[in-house]
Amino acid sequence: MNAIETQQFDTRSLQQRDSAHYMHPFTDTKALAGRGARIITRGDGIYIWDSEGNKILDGMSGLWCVNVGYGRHELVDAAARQMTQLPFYNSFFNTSVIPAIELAELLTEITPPQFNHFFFTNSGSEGNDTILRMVRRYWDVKGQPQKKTLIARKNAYHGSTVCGASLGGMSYMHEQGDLPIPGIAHIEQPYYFEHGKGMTPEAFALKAAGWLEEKILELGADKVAAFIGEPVQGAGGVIIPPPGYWPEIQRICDKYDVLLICDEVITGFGRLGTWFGHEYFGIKPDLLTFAKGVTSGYIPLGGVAVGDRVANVLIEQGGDFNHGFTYSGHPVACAVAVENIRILQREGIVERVAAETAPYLRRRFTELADHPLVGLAETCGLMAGLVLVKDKATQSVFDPQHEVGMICRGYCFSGGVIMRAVGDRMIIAPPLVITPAQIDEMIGLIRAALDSTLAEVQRRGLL
Ligand code: PXG
Repeated sequence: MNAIETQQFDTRSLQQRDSAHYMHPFTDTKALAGRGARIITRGDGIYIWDSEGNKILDGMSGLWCVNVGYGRHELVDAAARQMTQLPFYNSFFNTSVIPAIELAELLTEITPPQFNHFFFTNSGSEGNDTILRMVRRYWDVKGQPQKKTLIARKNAYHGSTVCGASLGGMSYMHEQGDLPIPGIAHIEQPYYFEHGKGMTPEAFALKAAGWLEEKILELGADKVAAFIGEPVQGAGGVIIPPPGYWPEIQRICDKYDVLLICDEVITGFGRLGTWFGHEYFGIKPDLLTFAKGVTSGYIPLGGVAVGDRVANVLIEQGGDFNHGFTYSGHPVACAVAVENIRILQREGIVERVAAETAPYLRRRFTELADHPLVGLAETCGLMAGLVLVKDKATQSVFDPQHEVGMICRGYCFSGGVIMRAVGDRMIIAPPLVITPAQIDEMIGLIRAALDSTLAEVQRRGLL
């Protein structure tokens, strides 16, 4: 055992210091102070450890990002090398840095052929802010400045900045801070379980994509700049679109001359067994947002892949694009990203997800549908979600105020597996390096948590 593994922590003191000064994201600070945060102290492979020494299987890859797993010394070395040589220089005033050049080149290699230009940010939110400005700039330069509105979807997550939260379709975010900003419209999400009952998935796909056409016609195609969507909605609860949805969205965008944007912050870099999620669905977006998996979360980095259609106009006719961040193309972040992509390539991780682990996860995860509490269990690549229901036969759901998802999440955590609850949808997105044996372990832990949840739900008389 090395020094990191044997380190001791004073959990109580850390929790007190945490609640004294640290305001957490998306958190009720007062409630957390009463409860005390769980302090995570280290990670290795697909596991993390807390300050009490508990080992936990990280079914969420940190926050959808640690694609190559924890403890990768290659990434540490890449960062250290770059920090030693040049920790920072900007890319603003006719200067550049080698890691950003290398990363843009490597991204050209691994993205579909229409992507030959890349803009770097620090996060997915900033990526989407960049896209909104780029898209509006594109239509301005094209002489159609009235084409300004972006259409997004309810229950989408596109980030937490003013623009990201506005594009997102989370009503609880819009309620805080007078969002969305003008020029953004939302349509309903393609969630079969909620909106597709009684239809075939194929018929529902056309209906759900049709909501986009209706919105375009309502606003006027000459006012609509772009449509943005996550190939599979992540934070919304792993909402897997029905087959045929994305091609129909593409057809509608083409028909009305509306740019198609894929937010690949979660689905990028192998999550669905393809380098990018839109490839899984066979579509050709004009712009793509990335973050998270580009560095496996080891260091913040995000950005935008700009397709030729937009890049050619901006570059040939646009002049200065007045947008950028101090850390756009940060050399250390880009060096880590380059090494991270090399690991994915060298170890054939994306191919292994497609050929081995995604099919195996599907087989094992969908078996959970036999559990009395599970109404539906579905997967797409290495993303999966199940719905907790009160009655399997009628698929009736629990009263949201009983927070059954949170009960289940608690049992997962205490049982040694991290699973997220989005309402009563329980979701996972494990590191892409998970093995079939580890998938078995994860499913066993999830099933045990479902059993404990069932017992508690019965005790509380909620069934
Ligand atoms: N787009 C998508 C699709 C995302 O999932 C962002 C943009 C924003 O990225 P940054 O790097 O600005 O956070 C995200 C982020 C959750 C959760 O509850 C998901 C995200 C962030 C925080 C919480 O699942 N995704």
